[in-house]
Amino acid sequence: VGRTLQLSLADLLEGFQQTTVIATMQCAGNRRASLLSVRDIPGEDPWGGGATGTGKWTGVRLADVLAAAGVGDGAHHVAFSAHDVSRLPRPAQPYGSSIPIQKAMAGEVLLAWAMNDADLTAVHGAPVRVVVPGYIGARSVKWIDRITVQTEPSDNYFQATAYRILPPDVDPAKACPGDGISLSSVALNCEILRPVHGEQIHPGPVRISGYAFAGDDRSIERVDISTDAGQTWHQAELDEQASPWAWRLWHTTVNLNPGRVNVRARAWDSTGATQPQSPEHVWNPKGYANNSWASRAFDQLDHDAPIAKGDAGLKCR
Ligand SMILES: Nc1nc2c(c(=O)[nH]1)N[C@H]1C(S)=C(S)[C@@H](COP(=O)(O)O)O[C@H]1N2
Ligand SMILES: [Mo]
Repeated sequence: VGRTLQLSLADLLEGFQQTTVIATMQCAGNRRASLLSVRDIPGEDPWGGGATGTGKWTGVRLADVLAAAGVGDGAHHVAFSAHDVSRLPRPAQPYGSSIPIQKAMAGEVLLAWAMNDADLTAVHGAPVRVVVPGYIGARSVKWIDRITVQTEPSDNYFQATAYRILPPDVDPAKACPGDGISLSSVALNCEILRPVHGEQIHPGPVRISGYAFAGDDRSIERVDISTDAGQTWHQAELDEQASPWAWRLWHTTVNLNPGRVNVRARAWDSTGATQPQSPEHVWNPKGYANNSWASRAFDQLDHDAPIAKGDAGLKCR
């Protein structure tokens, strides 16, 4: 860069235009649990479809801060480094990531200090974090310490070694920096949120709802629902889009016969892509980017059957 900047939170607040983006944060490990049912993934958390959320982020544009520093010709990547030190890599190193300069200069990437109109809490990255809408959560570095403009992607463990799609037969413990496919945009995916898994439903029409998300600049165009294992589909209604960077909530109401019901959902995006059918098709050694069809089983009761006591509760696994 033309000149190195050292900026306090007060400098960001006073020296740059404040802006707001509604964006979905989604971990690359979202929906990993169903990959685990294909084959074990030691050491990784068995998350269901809840490793994601949508918030209103307030901060300054990374592009404005980079412009103030003056980005030179050889700039291809913008790397972030944080205050928290991880012992996963040997030797231990601070958390870090990088994004391509084109993304960094696009207006949606923020250095944010607030979420949903409240100062960030410590756990979400206070005082300032990066928010990279449309990219996997791992790129949205919390507790940001240093921003470096460079020719190559970050050599940080969490960019060079982790958050990569390795071939199925590779042992992740033996993976080297640069192995596998580096993740950036979130893979097109969806999840059914209601009814919850194993819930008992009263007789009558059932409302089914969930989210769908297409990473980076792609958008959700359609969500299909099937109650016959994908033989036939009908289209759910898409709720209003909160922002180009937010998930799309959807809902539909179906009439079902009493008994155990399996509902499946799949989304389509603005490139015409849709989701693969089964987690077997996307299994990878670290369990990232499971974008196979959403699937949910619950019981539609007979008219005279009693509802069992106790709520099934929202089970994230
Ligand atoms: N400094 C730092 N930033 C980080 C991480 C981390 O461990 N350290 N985890 C990343 C990952 S993997 C995700 S999914 C998101 C989660 O953001 P949240 O904690 O606000 O939900 O933060 C990202 N930023
Ligand atoms: Mo994550």
